[in-house]
Amino acid sequence: MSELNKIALKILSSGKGILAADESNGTMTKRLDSVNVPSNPENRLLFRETLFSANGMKDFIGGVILYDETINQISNSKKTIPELISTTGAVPGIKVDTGAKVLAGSTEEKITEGLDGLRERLKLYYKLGARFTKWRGVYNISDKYPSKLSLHSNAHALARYSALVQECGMVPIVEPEVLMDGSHSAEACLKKTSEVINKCFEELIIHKIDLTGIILKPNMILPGTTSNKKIPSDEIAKLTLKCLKENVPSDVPGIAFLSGGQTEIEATENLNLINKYNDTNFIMTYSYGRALQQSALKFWSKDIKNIKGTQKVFDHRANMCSLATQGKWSAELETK
Ligand code: 5MM
Repeated sequence: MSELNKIALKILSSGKGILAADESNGTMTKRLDSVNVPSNPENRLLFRETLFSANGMKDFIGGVILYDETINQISNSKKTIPELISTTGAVPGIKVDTGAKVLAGSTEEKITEGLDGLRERLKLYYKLGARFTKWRGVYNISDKYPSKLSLHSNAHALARYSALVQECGMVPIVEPEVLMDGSHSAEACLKKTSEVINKCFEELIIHKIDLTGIILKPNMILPGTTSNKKIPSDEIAKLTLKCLKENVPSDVPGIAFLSGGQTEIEATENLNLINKYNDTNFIMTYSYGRALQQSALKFWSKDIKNIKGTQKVFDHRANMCSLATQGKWSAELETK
């Protein structure tokens, strides 16, 4: 078993998943604005530190994805943030892309940037304690999108990023996100997501990536947010499994889904059914941002000094997600 494979399994195994707390300052400001809390480095740290020191970290969180600001901050207890995370048993990770920019040649689409100087940045993050990283490619979906150009250039960037990360002894999370925006059907999402994932693995293989030492972070197969063809969770789970079975090489140890704008309950219920029907060897877990943090953020905003209360809300959410990785979640447990 390679070192990278060991790290990936430590993050994903035993009913654990990933807390995606890597919102850039722009996104975090939107989140804090929505609950009327001023967005400054102190408040961003306070909220995040509240989650990272919650009891639930130990049992339900195998890895935390940080943003550059946070990985450089010092916690209340005078530990660095990676130290604080490591004491819970979770692995510290870091978002290393510098964001999605307009794609020259297809200006309605985006290409993720951040490859320049990446090798040097990775060494610094490793020294700070990071053992895994994240890079997110973003894909629009419609009749004509994602274009061939977007498919090719984003997959190429994800593969070049992965090669540098593995060279530096860290596990790359490969996150190709087909957005939920649009009126497309779930079948269209299945077709386009399959193309996206397929192209990613084509490039990862060309770049000689050790597939046992990556984590795939895909979207689930869902109808678009304005589609009038909603489908039951059951079907979402089956289509998602079909997509992954057909397009992900079996060497990949695990899949950690993004929530992508689903509600906390939707993201939990869908993951639960995916695990109930999972007839693959892939570990299927979560790498949720909003679907792990929304309720906690709302609760915290009412009194940002109520650390224990906020942690209780977060622990509950993380516990529900963890049960979903074992197919043991049910709606009744939400109110217990
Ligand atoms: C945590 O949110 C990340 C967004 O960062 P930006 O500020 O750069 O947009 C995002 O990449 C996230 O890790 C994934 O999309 C999963 O988050 P959700 O909320 O979709 O589960």
